[in-house]
Amino acid sequence: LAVILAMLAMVSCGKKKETEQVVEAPQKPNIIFIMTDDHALQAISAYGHPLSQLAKTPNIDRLAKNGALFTNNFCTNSLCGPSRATILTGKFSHMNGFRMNGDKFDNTQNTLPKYLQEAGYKTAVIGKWHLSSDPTGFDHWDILNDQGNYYNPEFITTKGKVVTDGYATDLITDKSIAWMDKNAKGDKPFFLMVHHKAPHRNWMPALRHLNMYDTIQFPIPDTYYVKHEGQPAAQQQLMTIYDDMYEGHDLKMTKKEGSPELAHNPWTNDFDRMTPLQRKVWDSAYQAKNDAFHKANLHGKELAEYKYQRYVQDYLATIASVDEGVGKILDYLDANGLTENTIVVYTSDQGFYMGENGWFDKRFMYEISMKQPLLIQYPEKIQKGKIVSGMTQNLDFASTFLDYAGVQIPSDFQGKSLRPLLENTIKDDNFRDALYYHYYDYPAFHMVKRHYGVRTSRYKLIHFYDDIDVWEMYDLKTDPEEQHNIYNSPEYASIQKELHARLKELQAEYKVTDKEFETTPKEKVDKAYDNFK
Ligand code: SGN
Ligand code: CA
Repeated sequence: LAVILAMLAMVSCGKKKETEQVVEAPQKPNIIFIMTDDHALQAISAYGHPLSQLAKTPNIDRLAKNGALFTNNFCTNSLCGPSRATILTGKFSHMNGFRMNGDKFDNTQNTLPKYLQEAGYKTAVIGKWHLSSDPTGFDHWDILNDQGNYYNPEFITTKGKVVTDGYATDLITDKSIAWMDKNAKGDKPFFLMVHHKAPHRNWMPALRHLNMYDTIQFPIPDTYYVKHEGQPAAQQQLMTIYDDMYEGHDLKMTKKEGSPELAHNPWTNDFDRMTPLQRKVWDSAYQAKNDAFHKANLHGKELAEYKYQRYVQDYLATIASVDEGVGKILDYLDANGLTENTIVVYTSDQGFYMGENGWFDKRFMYEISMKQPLLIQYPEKIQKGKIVSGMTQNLDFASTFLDYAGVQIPSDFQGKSLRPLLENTIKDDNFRDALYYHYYDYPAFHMVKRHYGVRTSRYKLIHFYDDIDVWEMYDLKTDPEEQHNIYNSPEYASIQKELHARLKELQAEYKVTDKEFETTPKEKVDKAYDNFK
């Protein structure tokens, strides 16, 4: 009898174990991370900015409707490579070693995709990479060479380089869907990074979107002509639409009436790589407006505002393909029953200027470039239409995905999981009281000086250093456009002191050492000004 009882116990134990296993191992969510390059929050209609209402992004907006829209998400260093390195490592630039474009990412370090692979995920990255070293931690990678090109771009895989016919945004979308088609239906969860080139400079739309915004007059920002009083670093940048944009390369303006020959166009490769047929369609789409421009003979403000319209028209037209691509991916998930259990993220590598301060590009710790759009849908866990106003950073993405994948967040990660915010277990204001920021890429394109600083929910303190030594401070409540530097204003003395103290604390917490404040030889700076003019 004892033997029979023991056997029965074993059988029932075995059964219990089986049922427990089913309960204990819920299916891990798939994660699709869609990131564009330089997509301004002002150009995503879910954010409500007037510019975006004239060029809506209905598919990107689906994520906000079905999930969460973050209104205070920021990057740690407003530039492509550094943002990507931070997203992959969950660490600030000074910890992951990628401080500026042109650095080489140390691909032996631990990264988000490596942790996900260990946890049983299939992983892939498709599109812009821009980190110099080969991707690691991915089962599949198919990346643009360096910055990539809009037309007939070159992709790199483990097999080598291949020039691929087509338009970059569409190719990246199609490759992503093809990868899912092969990999999303098995029993393993997947992590897919879809990295678009668009809407990066020089803003070349797909042929089907040329001229789509030509008849719209976009609102000109009220800071378009500011002179940056009290902001010497802002005075010395080279990113002003009416002074620094290249008329041919950027604005597709021609040398003279009746000719398609482009005005200033230092890098002919962007246009020369088009097929004769693509080029023909392209040239004829621009001819009429270029001829009209030559006839109009514009000067001064009229010319500056004309350039603004040309810039914005093309920039927004490149986003039309991105939005279509997001729609295709979401439709694919719907059609394959994958929507409920898939986290879909939409973001850009940083913010971008759409004429505010007269500028294009990014880099500055000012709101427009530091703020990074973020939309996340995950129907199983995130309520529809949620707005998250807590201060978050690209630094937090890696921790968030590991948290959702059921992986313990490594102790050396510097960000925090956004899950409590997404699932309403913390108040937005209690998530984080202050953000650290540090930009290094100088002297370089656009000549934005090195700086670092702290941002709280109301104030910002910035130190521009290297060949300059200037502190700036802003009250974001009374001066959201950051036009009035209040550093050393007596009425803000105590707040200034608190901000300095908080900045020091953050630098200690995040292990920022003296090495981070190196300066540049003057000759190098002078040469760079000549180069980028
Ligand atoms: C290129 C652009 C710059 C831009 C950098 C960095 N010039 O060099 O305007 O700031 O990329 O952008 S371009 O005319 O050659 O496109 S980033 O997004 O990669 O950091
Ligand atoms: Ca970028």
